[in-house]
Amino acid sequence: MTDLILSLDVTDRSEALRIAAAVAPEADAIKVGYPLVLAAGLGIAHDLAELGLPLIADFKVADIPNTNTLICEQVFAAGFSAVIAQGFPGPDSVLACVDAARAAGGECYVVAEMSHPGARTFFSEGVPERLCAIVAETGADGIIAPATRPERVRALREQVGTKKILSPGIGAQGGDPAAIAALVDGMIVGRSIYGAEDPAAAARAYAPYRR
Ligand code: O7M
Repeated sequence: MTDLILSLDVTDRSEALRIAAAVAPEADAIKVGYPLVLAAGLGIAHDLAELGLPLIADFKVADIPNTNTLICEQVFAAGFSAVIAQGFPGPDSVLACVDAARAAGGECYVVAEMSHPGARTFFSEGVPERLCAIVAETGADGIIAPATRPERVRALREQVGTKKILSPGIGAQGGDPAAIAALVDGMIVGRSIYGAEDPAAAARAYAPYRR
């Protein structure tokens, strides 16, 4: 299965709810991050959860273990079903997120490598592979890996085996769904869906890549 994950990075509450409702039949999950939560409040999660799709909190949680626990408890209490953490604070920080996810019956994903050009500065020289080792060590559910660099996704698949790979960078950042869909478990797509005149139709265009 390759899921289509709508990245709902709009900053207007009613627009977010309208787009999410329109796209929900064409998508497998919705990812919400700082843009929408800072604009509309954490309560937006409860409204979106009513659509019945898994709701992923993209807060790239990156603090000491105790603070990560406190953040993730709020995330799951708000109605999210998964949280995304950064791995660079280390295994104890990631484990705090994984434990909080498990306590809530949810999932935790770790950013292994990012999709933008500047990501090469620090996500290089074996660092993503070491982050994948933290995923294995902590029992996290999978990684975030860049659709803009399919060859790197292939290399990271070697590291994570059957754990899930969720991949952003398709569309607006230049990633090609045809090149990435078969390599990953989830395609994360934002602007090319929510920025389209007809977001549902834009989401339907990804149907051939959903397996
Ligand atoms: O399709 P876009 O470019 O409009 O949106 C992509 C979304 O994925 C947006 O929410 C980004 O913050 C996020 N993202 C990346 O684009 N690149 C990354 O390397 C990592 C993420 C992400 O989702 O991290 C969890």
